[in-house]
Amino acid sequence: MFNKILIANRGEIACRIIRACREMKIAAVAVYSDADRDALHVRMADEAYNVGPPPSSESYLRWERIIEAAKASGAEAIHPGYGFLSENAEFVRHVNEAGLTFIGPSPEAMDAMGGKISARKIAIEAGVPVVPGTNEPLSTFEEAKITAEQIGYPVMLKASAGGGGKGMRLVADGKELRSALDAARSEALSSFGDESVFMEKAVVRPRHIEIQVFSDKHGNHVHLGERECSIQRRHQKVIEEAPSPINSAELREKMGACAVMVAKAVDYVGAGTVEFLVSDLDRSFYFLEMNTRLQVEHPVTELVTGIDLVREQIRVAWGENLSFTQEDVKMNGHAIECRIYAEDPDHNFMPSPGRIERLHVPQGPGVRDDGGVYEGGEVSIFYDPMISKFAVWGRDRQQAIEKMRRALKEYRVDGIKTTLPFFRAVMEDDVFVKGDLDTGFIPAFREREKLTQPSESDKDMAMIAAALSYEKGRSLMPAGQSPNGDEPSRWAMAGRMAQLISK
Ligand code: MV4
Repeated sequence: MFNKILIANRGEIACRIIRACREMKIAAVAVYSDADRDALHVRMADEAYNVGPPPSSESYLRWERIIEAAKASGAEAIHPGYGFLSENAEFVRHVNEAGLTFIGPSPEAMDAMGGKISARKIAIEAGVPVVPGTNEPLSTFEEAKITAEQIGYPVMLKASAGGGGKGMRLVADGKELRSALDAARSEALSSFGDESVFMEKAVVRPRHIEIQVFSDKHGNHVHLGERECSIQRRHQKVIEEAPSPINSAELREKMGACAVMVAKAVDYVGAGTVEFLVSDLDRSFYFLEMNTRLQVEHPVTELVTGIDLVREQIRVAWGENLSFTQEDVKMNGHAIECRIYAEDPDHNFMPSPGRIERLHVPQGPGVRDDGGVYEGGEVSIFYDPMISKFAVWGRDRQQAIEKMRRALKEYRVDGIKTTLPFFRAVMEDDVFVKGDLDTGFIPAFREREKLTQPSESDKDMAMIAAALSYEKGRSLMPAGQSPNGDEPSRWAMAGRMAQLISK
């Protein structure tokens, strides 16, 4: 087995990988930018190398510095985590040329899945359903119009080089087509330097369900069931679950078989994820893309399968056979993950960097916190503001929700705004509890929230009543002090009013 691995990443995922290394008696080497000198992953690693100034383009993305650090440390392999260089085929080639092992798929598999049209063609050849649409970029407006009429509205325009919803336009009818095509083209050009777009039939209110696949270097390919990732904000996942609330063994088997066919088609090695859109109408599913990395939301799969995906990645990179067969994979119970961000949910999820004054992470059976910060540490403006992935396991979905509600009430982060209050509200939402999820969940939830929220004067009255009852010796609550640290000025006012009234 490897003696030493370099982790080309930061934050919680670097910490997660260091933990797996430790369990396998492998030394872990961190890299860090000037902004991350005191970061948790640096403290946890056996040794650490500075790779440059704070912006990731000058540090975590500088492959030559990362390979230099690997050589200097004597590491034999590089784990890329997710983001940064994890899906960069050129980086993989440089790693291999340096005589190091890249923990992940071949650069050829990455290239094959990197382009949307290329991935679509591979899926079609493998016999996997894709959304009806064009297999080549659109040339003229006239061609687009004829194609749209053949496919039938609504249609979706997508940037060929795209990702993250950039250059994507929903077109309801022919009147909108010209302006949508122009907009998609210019957005594709400015985002990816390539203005080519293609067309698909739009799946209305789809679910986003993905299959975890795993492959070794000996041609074994298995799947580890699905994750439901429909709850997204601006194409960023926010809550993930395994299994999907649909929880159909039949659908899982069908989608799993398709995901394995895609992995086989590109001689995949390691952990990968095959994304599908699932129609709510008839549960028909369509291949969307394959992500050639370990994903942020991998813990929910680990919680229901009991398989350590990072350990398995390292074993497979060393050349071992998969440690399990398809028959060994059983989905047990239900897992839910909330991505906790340093963002203000009351102000359109604005980033909220700063010092974490106080941190209390929930404990108890069935909870898992993949964090990358510590009390007293700083959340930097330079990187993704995700501070933790908080996951729970229950015997079924209802118990998982109950556990998440309890745990989120215990979770406390002071000093910065976080998305914790948002998750507490979602866990109480009837539509979420029913599992009636689609990619439009968050905007619809925000509308429901407005309808059910107490008015500002209701909140004043409730606080004055609570503060007054304390003044009368009937409550445990100190007047003028919030029980859970929120709305301090309103509570101070309520306390002063209560004192006045009780005199
Ligand atoms: C779609 C679609 C409906 N029909 N394609 C969004 C990002 C990119 N990965 C694919 N996306 C979509 N493609 C067709 N033919 C709806 C979406 C979509 C979406 C997909 C997954 C999760 C959230 C989403 C939010 C809006 C739109």
